Amino acid sequence: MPAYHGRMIELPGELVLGTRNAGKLRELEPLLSPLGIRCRSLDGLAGAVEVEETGSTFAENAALKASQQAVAVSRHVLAEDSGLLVDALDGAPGVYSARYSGPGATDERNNDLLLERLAAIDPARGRGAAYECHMAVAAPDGEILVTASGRCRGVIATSRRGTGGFGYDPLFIVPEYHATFGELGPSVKAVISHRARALRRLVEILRGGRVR
Ligand code: ITT
Repeated sequence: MPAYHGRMIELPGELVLGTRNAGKLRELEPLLSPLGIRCRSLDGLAGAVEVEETGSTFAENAALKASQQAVAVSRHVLAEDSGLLVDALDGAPGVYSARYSGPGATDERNNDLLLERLAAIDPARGRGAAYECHMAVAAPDGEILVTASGRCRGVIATSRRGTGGFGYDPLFIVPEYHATFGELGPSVKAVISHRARALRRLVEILRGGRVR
């Protein structure tokens, strides 16, 4: 079951999206605007900092990013920590998804390393995986007001397919569609992704509605 908690709070007029990842921003903005939630990026925002991801879980890192950035920019901040968990790799790369291939990691190198690691293990272990996303909204004083998470199951392809999305998307097959997120484009991801699911829960909690 996806984790969530939150007390009834007033929806802030504007949320700052506390991420430096352009792929995340491209997905979050169109999910929030139809809900009447204004949002802005960290670009050009006075005081914005680089938050160090020192937590050992997605939830800890999401809270760190939201809380520290909110204090730094004196606004409400929505941040998230997300990643890919591969069953046969015992949940790796997990919280290290962005940094999987070491210093100077890029999506390209991370995908190469993932293919390499999977090629080296017993195929009987399969290629099942999940994306996970944990979100947190912090008030300008740093207090975490609400958290929510979402998951999306998939299978890791044996080679890249498609150029859409970001990160591991060219390798992440969505079984229901027999296609990778790289092939499927933003409209499917906006409905079934870990990020979309986490955000829907978060907004429902913020609005005081029931969480499905
Ligand atoms: P911020 O901390 O600034 O938000 P980041 O890229 O460092 O950006 P994370 O630490 O949460 O963010 O790492 C997320 C990584 O997990 C991301 O770089 C991808 O490698 C992977 N990932 C997460 N969601 C993904 C998605 O929807 N599609 C593809 N890869 C994803």
